[in-house]
Amino acid sequence: MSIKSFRFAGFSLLMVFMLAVAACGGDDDGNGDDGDVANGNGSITIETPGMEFDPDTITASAGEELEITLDNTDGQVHNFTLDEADFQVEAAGGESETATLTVPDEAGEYEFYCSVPGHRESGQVGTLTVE
Ligand SMILES: [Cu+2]
Repeated sequence: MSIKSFRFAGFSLLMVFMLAVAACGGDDDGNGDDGDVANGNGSITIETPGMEFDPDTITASAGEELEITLDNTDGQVHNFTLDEADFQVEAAGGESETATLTVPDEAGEYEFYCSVPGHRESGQVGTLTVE
């Protein structure tokens, strides 16, 4: 075997390994994939991999106590802010913070966002649907 083919074999193995890691990463990152998680669970984890929330839609019951864990997988600070509930939880880059949100009593759709300057404007918003 030439050195070249050795390198190629090594590279192929690396690619396979990376694909496997990527597949695993996609699997364990959430219970809801596209959102709509809460609903009686009483807790939810929201990731901020960048200027976004994952999931960016949440459904909750009016008046429920919802424990929100902000898992900031990005390299900079982000927060979850809901003005109507006077609520905010903030996590530094690479950190995870948890706080309890008292869901508004009135059914409807509420916008949550990141209040770090420029983030909301860049699209770091989501929707809380209260039922
Ligand atoms: Cu942010």
